[in-house]
Amino acid sequence: MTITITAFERSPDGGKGLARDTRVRWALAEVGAPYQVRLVSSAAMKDPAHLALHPFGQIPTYEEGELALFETGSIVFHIAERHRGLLPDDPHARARAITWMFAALNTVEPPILELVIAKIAEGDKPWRAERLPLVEARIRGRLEQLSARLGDAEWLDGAFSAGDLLMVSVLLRLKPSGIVYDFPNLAAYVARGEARPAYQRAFDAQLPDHAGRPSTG
Ligand SMILES: N[C@@H](CCC(=O)N[C@@H](CS)C(=O)NCC(=O)O)C(=O)O
Repeated sequence: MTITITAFERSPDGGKGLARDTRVRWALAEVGAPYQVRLVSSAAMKDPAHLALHPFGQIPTYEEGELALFETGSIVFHIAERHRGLLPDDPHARARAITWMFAALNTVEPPILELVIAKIAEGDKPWRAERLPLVEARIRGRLEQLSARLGDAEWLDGAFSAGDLLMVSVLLRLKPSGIVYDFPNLAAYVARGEARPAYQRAFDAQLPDHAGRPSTG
């Protein structure tokens, strides 16, 4: 069954791989599942046809036969459930890997998204200078905790899993700010994720779709 995902026609990051389609491409590359991509313009994302797939008018979406999914976490989970390689077989290890997927998206990513909002969406607001240090402090607090848990381990809980895929993807959003480099074990963890051949394939796959386009935030 053909898998089709959606991605920005004009990615705001101009090809840095930070748009969430890269997470889905990475998961598909890890399990060796072929897919095709439908690029969607900002206007088309709000059209009824796309809203039928994604009620919030966003990317990515995932279609496979009769199945249509939205929400990156759900899509990566679906891929991990259907293929070997992203979730361990042992039930407890599997439950812990799924816990890390939620932790990445629900606990670590929210303050990182606040930074993006404070810098870009609210970059011209009078409260920016006051708000930025507060947001950065919240991120550092989370990273300290994550860094302490990771310690010297290669991955968060044994072998690489969908939890690591999402956690590395979330931390990659901090590269432009440099904050992640203040935590050497997290920086090395992110580098290990980026060095995976499947990540490289996902990054290379999104590049022609997004590169060379102006950054709008
Ligand atoms: N929680 C959603 C967030 C999706 C999301 O924010 N997508 C961004 C691209 S990375 C988007 O479509 N932004 C355009 C918009 O919201 O109009 C997920 O994880 O899939």
